[in-house]
Amino acid sequence: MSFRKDFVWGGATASYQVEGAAYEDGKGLNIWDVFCKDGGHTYENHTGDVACDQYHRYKEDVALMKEMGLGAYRFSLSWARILPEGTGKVNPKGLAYYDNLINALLDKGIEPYITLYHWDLPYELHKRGGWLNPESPKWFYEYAKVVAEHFSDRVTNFFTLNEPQCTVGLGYQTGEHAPGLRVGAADYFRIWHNVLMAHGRAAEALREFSVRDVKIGMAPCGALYMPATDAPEDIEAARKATFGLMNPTIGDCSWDVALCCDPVYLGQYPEDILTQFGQFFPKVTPEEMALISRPLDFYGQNIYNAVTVKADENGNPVRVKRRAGFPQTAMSWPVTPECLYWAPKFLYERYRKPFFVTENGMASHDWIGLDGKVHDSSRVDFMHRYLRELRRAAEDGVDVRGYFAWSVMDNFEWAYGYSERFGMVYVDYETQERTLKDSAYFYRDVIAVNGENL
Ligand code: GBH
Repeated sequence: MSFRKDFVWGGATASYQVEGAAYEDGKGLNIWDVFCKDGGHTYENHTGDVACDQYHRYKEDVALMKEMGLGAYRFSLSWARILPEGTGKVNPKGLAYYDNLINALLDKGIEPYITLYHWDLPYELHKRGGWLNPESPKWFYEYAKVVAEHFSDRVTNFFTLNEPQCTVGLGYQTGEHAPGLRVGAADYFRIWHNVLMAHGRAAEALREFSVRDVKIGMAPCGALYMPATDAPEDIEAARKATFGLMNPTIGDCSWDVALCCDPVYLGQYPEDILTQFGQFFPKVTPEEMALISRPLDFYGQNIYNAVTVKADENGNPVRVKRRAGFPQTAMSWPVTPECLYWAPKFLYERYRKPFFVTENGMASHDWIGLDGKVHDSSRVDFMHRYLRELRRAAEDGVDVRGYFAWSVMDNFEWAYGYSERFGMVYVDYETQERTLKDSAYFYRDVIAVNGENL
């Protein structure tokens, strides 16, 4: 056994990171437009004003995806491009851009996977309190309705939110991301609850207003754990760590997987979270929980690395120190291929849904070599190692349906601006010239034989 015959080999990006055209064709401002312009928040004050200019170059980019053999493209929609004020008036040119992109993809046999929200909240909604406003789930419902009505004739697969952990934790708690706020404990949990209700409302709108049956999931992130050895107690410790309260402080608890995924997939906030932070939680009604946990079709997870733990004498997880010189990426993230085995396994066992790796990849400081090529050998090795582990998960019974490499192309890496490159395609930001890296060819060869060569 190996990967399913219909395994989805994809690549991912997000609107603010690739589109550019920040002020064109009636698009409204979003919180990242404003945050970057403030200055002081991003590497050398880089902005997504132009980014990869995919807004104008989508045809070329779709052709590159075709050359790589991608079966699917996961991209996000810019809410403010479609609804410049977040609600109310629809911008036909915004819809037209995504129509063109979707049609170009379908034309080349590439399946579009739409993410509704990858962090670029319309600024007009931020002015009304953003995700702290109790109306925010309703705003998101209205936006999802427009998307369902307009695109569901051609698009089957939707993710509601990308990494709500970052929206809440980095946007409203550490302030590293837009809107750059540091709210108190009560606001923090209220925002979490609103964001999860928004997810539920979007799922509701997608089901209600789509013209065909659509498939819906989410693309969360979170801190993941894997066992130091195959001893049952270590495996159990890693499982406990994956779903337990490992970061018992406001803000850091954003990264505990169960805070977000238990309510969505199991219909309840985790006991340990409520015990620790219950005093700060808004009052949660059964109707709200039912909304948050509306049935979904699949489970997506963005997976980059995991922490290794072993069991102590009571069976509790303890972090195992990494050896000196442990491999790491340009972001200083550890290279831990086994996370693509353990995380899908643990998450599938708990949430029981067809599984997608919605993002995986690494940053490296690539450049164009004297021979005109980009030899990103570390990324090739990274993908090779990680994908073997994912295959092992599939062989072990995890219902793995697909993998989206992050990213199709180098792009605006949020607070890191253009200083970090995650792409399989190199982008020269001065000329907007694209060059396929070695990893793009490697991925093409993997896709061609459905992973048999790994
Ligand atoms: C993703 O974010 C984004 O979706 C994407 O836009 C971005 O470009 C890409 O990845 C690359 O950064 O281990 O508990 O400390 C990933 C952001 C960074 C989220 C690390 C969780 C810390 C969790 N992740 N992070 S923890």
